[in-house]
Amino acid sequence: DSDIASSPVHSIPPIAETKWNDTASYKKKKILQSWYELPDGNWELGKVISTSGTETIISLLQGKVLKVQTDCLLPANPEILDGVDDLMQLSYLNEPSVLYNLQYRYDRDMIYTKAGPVLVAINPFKKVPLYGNEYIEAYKKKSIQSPHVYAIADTALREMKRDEVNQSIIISGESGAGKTETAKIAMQYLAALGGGSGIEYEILKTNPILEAFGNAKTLRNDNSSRFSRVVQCAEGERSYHMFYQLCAGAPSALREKLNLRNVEDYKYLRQSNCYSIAGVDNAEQFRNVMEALDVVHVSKDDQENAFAMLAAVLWLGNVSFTLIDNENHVEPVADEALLTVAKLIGCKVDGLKLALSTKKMKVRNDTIVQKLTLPQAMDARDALAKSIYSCLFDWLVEQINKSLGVGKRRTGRCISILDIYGFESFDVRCFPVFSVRLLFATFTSAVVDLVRAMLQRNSFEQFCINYANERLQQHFNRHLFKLEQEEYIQDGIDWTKVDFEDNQACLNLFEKKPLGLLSLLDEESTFPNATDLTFADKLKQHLKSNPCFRGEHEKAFTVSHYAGEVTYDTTGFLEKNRDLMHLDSIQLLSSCSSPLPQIFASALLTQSEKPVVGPLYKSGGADSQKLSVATKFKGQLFQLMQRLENTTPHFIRCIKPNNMQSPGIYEQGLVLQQLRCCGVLEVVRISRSGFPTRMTHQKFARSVASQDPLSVSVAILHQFNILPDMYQVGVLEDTRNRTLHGILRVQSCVRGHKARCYLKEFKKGIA
Ligand code: AOV
Ligand code: MG
Repeated sequence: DSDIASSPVHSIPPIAETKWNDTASYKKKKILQSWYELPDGNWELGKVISTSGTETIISLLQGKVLKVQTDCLLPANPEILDGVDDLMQLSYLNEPSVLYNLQYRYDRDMIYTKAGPVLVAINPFKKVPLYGNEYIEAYKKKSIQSPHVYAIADTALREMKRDEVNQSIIISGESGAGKTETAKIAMQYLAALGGGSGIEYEILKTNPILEAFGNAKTLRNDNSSRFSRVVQCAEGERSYHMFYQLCAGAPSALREKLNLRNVEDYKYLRQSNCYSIAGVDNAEQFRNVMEALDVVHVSKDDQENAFAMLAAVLWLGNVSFTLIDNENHVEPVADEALLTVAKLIGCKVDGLKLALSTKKMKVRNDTIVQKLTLPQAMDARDALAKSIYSCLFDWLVEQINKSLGVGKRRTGRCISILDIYGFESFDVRCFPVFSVRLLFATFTSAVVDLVRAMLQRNSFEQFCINYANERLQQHFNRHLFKLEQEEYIQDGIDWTKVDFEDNQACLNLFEKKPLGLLSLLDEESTFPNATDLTFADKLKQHLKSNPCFRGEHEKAFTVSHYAGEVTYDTTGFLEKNRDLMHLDSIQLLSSCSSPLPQIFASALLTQSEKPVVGPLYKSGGADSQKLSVATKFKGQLFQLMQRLENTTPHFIRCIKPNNMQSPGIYEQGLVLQQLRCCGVLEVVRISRSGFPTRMTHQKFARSVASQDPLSVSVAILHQFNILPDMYQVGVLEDTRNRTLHGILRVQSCVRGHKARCYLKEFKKGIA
């Protein structure tokens, strides 16, 4: 906007402040169309009829004429800018204009739009004709310019080769926004460029395997990438796809060997009352996965071993307990479930019984055996099931990586694609209980599902997810705000720094030692008598003066995240943070005769004995020294960030246009909230108020024969009346180029409509 360009101090006002709220400028700028905010928060386009005093008369689409306060309006872009490829091209950058532009494109199946350097992808929830070999070819040859995941993948590949630097494609967004699909589309492009056969084909085939073992149906997404749901699953959701696929698709010999039953016979699967996904054939999927496992060279023996572990997990869920004394101690019932588990993992029935009903503890030099009560025994059983599953997943990934030689081939340069769960907040407060009942009674099942999802509480899982997103947001900020500006300064460009929303304070709240959320959680987890309430009290006591923290009723607390406030319920925090896996269970696995449990046992021992990062966490009184779950998570997150820091990042923000997973429905409010959450609008704003168009002097002057590109460039700018305060001439600081040529370049600044018109004319002139 020209008003931004002419203002001497560059600070980022909220988008809404770019409106013309004084009538004089409204008149002066000859604004013909405006956005008018309807009572429901949606915006409607109106034609400006006249403006007088502080009031404007506008006519809305259906011919309704209104007299409104001018400062309730936001300027709309001329029609010629409808559906521009890049939000940066909009003359008026306000929320309704951005929403309208995205919707304009979405309605025409143009689901991709650039927001400066970021690609915005809106989930179409249907097949769109944008993919396949023809498109891949076109993007490869650059005969198509429209924004696309293919274009991002292409840029990453080119930059990797050109700069010899590893690249990353960072895909983020809410659950169901389309991250995993986008990651697959990027992989498809890279694989096709590699020739479409051999290793590339094999890498593509890892997708169905990883999805079968790592994805599940949730209320928000039928194919959600998840990380813990083997033993617990909410009504209407499913556990990992692979369980259902195995039960439906295993050939009879395998069924017999694993003593497989129907899905309804397993408690872990039965609890959520949901077995199928519309349009998905489990048996067929099972065959696809088997085929994919063959392609990535997982041997038949290993496949069968893996299936045996799945069956063992399912049968573990059916293990029941019986009281053995009047102190509430229990032991497992020696029924079909227990016997089958023992057979599948290859251990003695007595050994399994003992592991599920006792806990060994070392007190000084003596080992004492403690009997378990029913809740403790059930926890031990569930912890064993979870460990087997998560070890199985890790093992599978390792097998695939080994057989594909990942990390060993060719140049050693790589493109990492990160598909990461977005920011999560279940807003418990937005639906009081009585209105929920009403909704249950009157609305369709889709709405009911949504309401149920909203009634979930923000727990330890959301706490970890949001902490990770906070870190990623910082990475995003660093690259798109900080580094951009640092580059200007390096290039010798006269530049007033633009402020941006910095989330360091929130990260400090999590990470500070000893008085940050994570440290306090770990400390409280070491006290055997601590409860969720004492933990919440401790937080309130130590953090009450932190501006990012607020104590709530009883067990709750609120964190001000970059994306908004989230209230967490501490119920279960301590338990989830202490790793429940007993040493006895690890010992049990290591005593098994089947190959996989032994591998799992040593993996578990390594994990718990050799901390990678962070302090040791002593589990209450026992002899084992274990890392808490939160500390392990933090360590993994740091490793991830470290890897990302050494790459050139490319960002894709996925947007979910509705919560029904339906095509053609674009809810403005929902889209806006996601755009705000991920800082896309700020990125556009900084890119616009910065110097988005950069060319070397050579390139700029290429069409004009000359020995001195710099003076030609400046002369051209002068010729087109582009004033000196609208462009700057800098010295390129790129080290390689500097040593080779010492090339000069013009940083041409295209600010506002006027300058853009000049440039268009300029291009025409050259042509
Ligand atoms: P997510 O990865 O972001 O959610 P997915 O990538 O699984 O979301 O997308 C959810 C669903 O949206 C898919 O199963 C498709 O049906 C549909 N979809 C997404 N992108 C496209 C596209 N480009 N074309 C057609 N359909 C699409 V989660 O893993 O839940 O955070 O945890
Ligand atoms: Mg996913």
